Amino acid sequence: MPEAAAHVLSGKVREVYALDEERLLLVASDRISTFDVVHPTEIPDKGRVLTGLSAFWFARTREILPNHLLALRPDGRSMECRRLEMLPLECIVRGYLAGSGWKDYLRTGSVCGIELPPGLRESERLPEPLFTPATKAQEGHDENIDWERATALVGAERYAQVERASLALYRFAAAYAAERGIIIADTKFEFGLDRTGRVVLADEALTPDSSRFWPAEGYAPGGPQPSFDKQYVRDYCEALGWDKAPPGPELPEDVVAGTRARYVEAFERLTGILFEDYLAHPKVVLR
Ligand code: PZK
Repeated sequence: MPEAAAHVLSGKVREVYALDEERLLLVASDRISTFDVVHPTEIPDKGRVLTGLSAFWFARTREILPNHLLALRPDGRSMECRRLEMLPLECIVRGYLAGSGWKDYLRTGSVCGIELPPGLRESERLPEPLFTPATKAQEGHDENIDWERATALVGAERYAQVERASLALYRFAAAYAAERGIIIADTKFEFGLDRTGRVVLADEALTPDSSRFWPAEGYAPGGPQPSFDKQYVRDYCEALGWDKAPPGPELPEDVVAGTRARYVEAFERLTGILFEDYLAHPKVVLR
């Protein structure tokens, strides 16, 4: 636990502490959620996998855009971050048609006011990645919004800036992951402004919790794809017949072990670093 740091925010599976005026501590727990509900059973080391992956991407994308990472703590699950003025926009990039993007397309033929060709199938790769911003909902689900609504929130110039940055980050990471057998179907970025007004990449980035990771092997558009990391938990929950209302069910040992192995596999495939090396020396991801 962080010493002498005030707890300022709780996410479903993460906590934010204030270190001082300039710095925050982001701590990733081992909690897991499916269907937006947190389970009472933890996945050992999940928080370390997510923090390690975020730090890895921050190190490799720093020439595309500066980011908020100041230091990776020796526990492997905590990041000291520069405190920013956050932009009130979820910056989503979609390379494939899934989730709310697929739902919106079925209903309207468009996503965030961007018209798409007819006849696309669920999970199909898009002709070009789309920047599809959403509002930050305090409660419930983020809402996809069009250019008019997004620019009303951040201004047209800022919008153009985060759109360009988001697409560049996604293209870089998706190409990198594809070479390692992982499809990043979509991902969510959050940006903030530093004291000089520069746009800075914040939050976690390009993790399985902020993205849809699919195994490239067996990719088959025309239906939903298995999740790289959470599929054992989802399958177990579906078989249980859980109504997806809180509280989430406890998870059996084999589901926990299988899920932990998938998180570790995503980490090792993407970083090329053995997870045990990360646990021993978290800073290996920054090299
Ligand atoms: C910030 N969040 C979302 C993340 C949560 C909630 N660098 C920053 N400066 C100021 N604020 C934030 C950040 C970042 N990142 C991020 N809310 C505020 C969030 C993790 C857990 F509960």
